[in-house]
Amino acid sequence: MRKALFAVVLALLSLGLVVGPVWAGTCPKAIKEVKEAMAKGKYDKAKTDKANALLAEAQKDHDAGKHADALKKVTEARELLALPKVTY
Ligand SMILES: [Cu+2]
Repeated sequence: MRKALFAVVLALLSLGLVVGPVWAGTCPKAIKEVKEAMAKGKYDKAKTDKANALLAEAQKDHDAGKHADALKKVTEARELLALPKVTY
């Protein structure tokens, strides 16, 4: 019983170690992708302004450790610009 508990705790700890850095790297990459797409493509200024605002918020969420919220905003920005759907 004690051994099982230890194994669960260990699994959760290693999950945190593995998942943390993956999330931490996803947001900046996702934000950069949208920025690059905007630099390459031709979009309405109204749309890029709104997308940039969303990306700025995403960056803030990321810095605050709210990576899921950050990626939600990146997804919104992608939808706004009609970029291909991605799952993070
Ligand atoms: Cu993040």
